[in-house]
Amino acid sequence: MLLTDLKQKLDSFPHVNLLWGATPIVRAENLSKETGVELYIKRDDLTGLALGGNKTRKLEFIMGEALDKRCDTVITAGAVHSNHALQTAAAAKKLGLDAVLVLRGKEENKGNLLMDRIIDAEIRVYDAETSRELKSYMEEIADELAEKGKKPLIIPVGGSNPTGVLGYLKAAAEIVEQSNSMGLDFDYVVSPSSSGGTQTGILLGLKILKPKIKALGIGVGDPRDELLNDVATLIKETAKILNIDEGIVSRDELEACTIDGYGFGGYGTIVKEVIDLIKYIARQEGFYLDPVYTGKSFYGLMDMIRKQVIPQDSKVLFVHTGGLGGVFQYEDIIADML
Ligand code: 5PA
Repeated sequence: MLLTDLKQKLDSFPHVNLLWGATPIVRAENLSKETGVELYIKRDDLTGLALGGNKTRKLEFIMGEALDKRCDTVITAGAVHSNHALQTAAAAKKLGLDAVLVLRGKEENKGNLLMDRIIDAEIRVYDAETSRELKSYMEEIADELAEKGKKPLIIPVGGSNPTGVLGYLKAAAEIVEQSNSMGLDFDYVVSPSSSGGTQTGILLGLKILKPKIKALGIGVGDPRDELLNDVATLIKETAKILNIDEGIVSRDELEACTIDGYGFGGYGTIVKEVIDLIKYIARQEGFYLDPVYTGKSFYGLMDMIRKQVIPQDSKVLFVHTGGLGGVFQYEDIIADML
């Protein structure tokens, strides 16, 4: 499919503007010299909403749907450190909607949770092991609000539904457009993957526009089977709303480009190896990774380069998906590891 056709198709879905514009692609000069690959960073941490990050892109389409359906409230879920929850609250407030955040974990007024409170989102914290378990609480709250005459929209964890994926299809189009104008031919585009929407959008978008680029999603500690199944379902459902072949990405291809082994004991665990990498990257390049998503996946990227799974001289784009709030959410643990 042509770039203009995909863009036109995406424009036909209800959407709002939340991004400042295209996010920059910046060459990581020192790391390129050190690693022997040409390393570039897509600064999606600079999207402009709240603390920035990948959810802004998904929310452009999800909030478009909320307004289109005349909803007055959005409900979403995640861990207390959820970047997605904060981004959702900020988007909702800016558009005049209420936001209910269904969260799990230690309730401390720090990091993203503090930011959620500053923006006056309604926060309900539950005892749950995983964010998936929060779905039934979101449904109860939606019923409760509907009984009061409100019109809520439930947004799944991470905004990872086909509507949210459209945001990362648009990002893939943006990457192709920028790389064309910069005269860069990327071999790899690498991103963290947790609820799967970001990986799906990039994978599908590049498959449609530039299938020779390998789109790698690096897991950050969620069980591999869950992630693979989530991404497979998202690919199918998104292909359906785009009216393209649902089998566009085979299971084998999906397994090959979903990387694990860098979860460091599971989702949300903060480990010294990753903190050391965050320190190193900040000193080399002057930008910060986060301890839950970008730090772990960047560790994976560096390891794959070291092991030459990603060959020398490759042109690699890492998508920095944001998450800075996580540094402050876990400031005590991180400070102890410095
Ligand atoms: C998140 C997710 P996906 O969920 O689309 O796979 O994106 C992974 C990801 N980077 C990458 C950052 C900074 C993220 O926050 N965050 C979740 C959240 O609740 O914030 C969905 C888990």
